Amino acid sequence: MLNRKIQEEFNKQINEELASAYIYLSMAAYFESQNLKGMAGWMRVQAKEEQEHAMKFYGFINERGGRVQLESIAGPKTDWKSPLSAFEDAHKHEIHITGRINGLLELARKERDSAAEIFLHWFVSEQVEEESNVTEIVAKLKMIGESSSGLLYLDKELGKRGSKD
Ligand code: OFO
Repeated sequence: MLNRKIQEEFNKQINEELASAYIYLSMAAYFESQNLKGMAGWMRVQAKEEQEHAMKFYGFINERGGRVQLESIAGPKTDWKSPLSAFEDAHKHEIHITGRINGLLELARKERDSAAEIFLHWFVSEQVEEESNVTEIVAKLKMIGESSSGLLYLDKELGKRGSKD
């Protein structure tokens, strides 16, 4: 049986992951509006991954005999002043999620729930990857600066992730 505090925090995490999906989908819509289809595709794939993250928590709560309870999702920001500022927001957001995962891990250890602890290990590694992907894109966008050809090249590169889906 799942401990009450862990159940509560894991339910909150379902909300965080779905809110992440919503944020990235909103970024995808922003990129569509800028005709940056590759970046829009990248964000759509990211949004889908976030839904999968939410479903991992959903599955775990149910498997442990807990009760999934969904909360409302806040409306995301809808506009950015540049592709760089959107990806910088994505980076800040991933740092926030890493903090949440670390907090959940601490809780699982405190409550001596080894199954929850092992379950969270996947997310610890995933966050390393998520942060590193966005850090790299932010760095490239900074390098590109005002160059339209650089931006179009990066858009094409990032679109490869989208086209796999
Ligand atoms: Fe679910 O990792 Fe991003 O937010």
